[in-house]
Amino acid sequence: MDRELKPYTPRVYVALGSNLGNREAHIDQALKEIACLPGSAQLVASSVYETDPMGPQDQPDYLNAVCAFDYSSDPRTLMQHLQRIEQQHGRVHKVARWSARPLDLDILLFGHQQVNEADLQIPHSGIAQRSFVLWPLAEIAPDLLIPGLGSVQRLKPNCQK
Ligand code: PH2
Ligand code: MG
Ligand code: MG
Repeated sequence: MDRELKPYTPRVYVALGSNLGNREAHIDQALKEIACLPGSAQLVASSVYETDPMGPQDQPDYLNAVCAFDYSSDPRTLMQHLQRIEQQHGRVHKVARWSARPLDLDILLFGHQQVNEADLQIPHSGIAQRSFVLWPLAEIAPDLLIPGLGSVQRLKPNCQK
């Protein structure tokens, strides 16, 4: 065998959302921060979409995007890094569910790994119902399979923009 062997690293998908402050700057800066995390490589990002708020309607519209990258550490370590980035962007946790926030970073998929713990569920339970996740995901990974549900491009038409 003449090919150099390298360890397998799963492809990870993360959703980004912002509806407070300079939304574009929060998303752009967070993408750079995720690309620079230890163990992160080959990041690609979707376009940024402006979307109506899901949940309470008395909050500003969101900007949403999705990114994908190879990641060589574990899901919980990634979650801790993402929570730290959210806090550095001024996010205050434990306020009402689905309320306005400067930055929200959700792990959608982590290779083929599934996680079912109180504070971390992968795949993310809302992927198939959320156009603000499926539309950007379809842009960067149309053939991606959501476990038990099918490909992103087949799920997308079920979801109103
Ligand atoms: N995130 C929420 C609640 N509502 N609405 C849109 N359009 N985009 C979001 O990212 C979003 C939301 C909680 O995470
Ligand atoms: Mg979210
Ligand atoms: Mg979140």
